[in-house]
Amino acid sequence: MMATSTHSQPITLDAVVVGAGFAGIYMLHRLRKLGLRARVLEAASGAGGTWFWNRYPGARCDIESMQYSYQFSNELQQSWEWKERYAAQPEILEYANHVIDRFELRADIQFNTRVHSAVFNESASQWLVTTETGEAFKASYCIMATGCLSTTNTPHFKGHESFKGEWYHTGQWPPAGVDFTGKRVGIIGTGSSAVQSIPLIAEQASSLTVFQRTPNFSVPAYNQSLDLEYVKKIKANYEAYRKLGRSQLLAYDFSLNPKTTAELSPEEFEATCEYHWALGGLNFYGTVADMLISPEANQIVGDFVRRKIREKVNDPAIAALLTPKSVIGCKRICADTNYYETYNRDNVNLIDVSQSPIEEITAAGIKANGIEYACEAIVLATGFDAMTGSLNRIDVRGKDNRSLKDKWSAGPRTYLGLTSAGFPNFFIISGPGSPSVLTCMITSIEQHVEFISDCITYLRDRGLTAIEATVEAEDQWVTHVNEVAAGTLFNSCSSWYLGANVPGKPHIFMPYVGFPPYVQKCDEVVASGYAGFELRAA
Ligand code: N01
Repeated sequence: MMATSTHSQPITLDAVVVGAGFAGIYMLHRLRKLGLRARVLEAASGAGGTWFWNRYPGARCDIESMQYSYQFSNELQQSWEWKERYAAQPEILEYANHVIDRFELRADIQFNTRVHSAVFNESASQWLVTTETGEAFKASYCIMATGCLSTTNTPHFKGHESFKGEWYHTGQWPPAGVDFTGKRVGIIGTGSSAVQSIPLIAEQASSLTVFQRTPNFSVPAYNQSLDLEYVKKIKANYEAYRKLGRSQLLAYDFSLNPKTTAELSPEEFEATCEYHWALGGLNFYGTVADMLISPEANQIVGDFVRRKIREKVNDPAIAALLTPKSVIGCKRICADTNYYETYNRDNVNLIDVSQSPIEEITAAGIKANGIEYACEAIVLATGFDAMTGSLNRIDVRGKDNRSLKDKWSAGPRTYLGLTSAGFPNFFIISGPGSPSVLTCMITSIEQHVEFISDCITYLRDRGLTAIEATVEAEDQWVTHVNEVAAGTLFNSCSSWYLGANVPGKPHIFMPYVGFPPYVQKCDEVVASGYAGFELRAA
């Protein structure tokens, strides 16, 4: 039985990990292997992080299941059998729980426990982590495994409290599911969550009204049952396959055309577009090497998809509304099953709210462009306060009682996306300034977890009690993250990568572009005895 604590009698541990998603699960496993006393504190009633909450209809990963999984244990990757090319949310959740049980981690995960604050005591070199119910934990290390897409973005609409029907957010879907049969449903947003859920909600609801502010690019996922021969081939050489994935920009293997626009004739360009479209899913990022660098390349690839949208949608006016004008890939490309085709259904209606925002929510529905659209249920597919939202919700205080939220008021500042100056022995897994959301998350998570556990080993082996990023290293890293992004087209639209989706959030490009150079930098830092960090003995 797990020991409980109170504020006056904190439990003493070596490490507290916040969050039991894929990051927290693997972190606990590594800390256990080091022989450390660790506990994971998780707000939800179960593990899985974003895959616990995002249970909306059609929720499924856009990275192939043979790659979106842990690689730290060959026995695990050999024994687990994925069913589909892209795993659906229930299967991913089952996998997370399987890992927890397989490595006997459950006893050190405390569910239904939301962390309220984490305060550093400099003289003791110790963190005091307090929960919302007043439990307290003292630990040398505080590790945030709070996820990049876990705090929902819930816009405030005038009159929302007057609505008489049901409300749902895709990122906080009820575990029991929702039956929309016979209901008039309104959905706000057309990002990845909406693109996945719209086709399935449309099949159930009597009518579905989609409120679109900005159209997104979506490519067909071509999901299918996994071919056993294909699985066998990968498993016969899984290590090499993983290595190949790690060598790629996005930390997973996808079909990348190494040629740039200048090296392709118009016919060859069209052929590479068709080829990558037919491969399905995020392979489309690999259409041409300079797709996210050259505006000209991007225009050609974007036009190809715009044409596909027009081919799929019967009504030219609806097709025009669904066609993005922006840079393709600047926001994450969606991978869908029948998204555009769904707009050919009689019970689906698309409302453009790009010119004037949704006016209000009334008792009976949603009012936009002067018209009230009757709804019995409203789905918010409005995304997340990404990357910093969950960290900023916790009152994190480092040296001199300085608040992390205050430090980050003009945008997050980290060294390697892993640590922040002024916050010793405080680690963030897949934090802002690391490749995280631009990669296969589990691969990035493993690299971070291993960095952190190796770092803790290094400190312990040398009798050191604290590690802290220097301000200089952090400043240089923040500049570097921005310089790398500036060499791409990522900055050219209002995406959540930039924090642009949340009113009042500073506009800073948060993820680091490029997994291999990032790993190389981390390896160099370690090899040099943690360059950019100050290490201290008691
Ligand atoms: O969220 P989003 P998401 N009025 O922020 C609209 C990952 N993911 O949950 O673009 C009207 O992309 C907003 O409009 P606009 C993936 O990385 C992965 O869909 O700001 N509309 C937008 O259309 C993804 O990128 C998978 O103009 C409003 C939508 O809401 C990330 O999660 C599946 C509004 C939000 O789109 C986030 O995706 C799902 C307002 N006031 C998610 N406020 C897979 O693996 C917001 N919107 C496949």
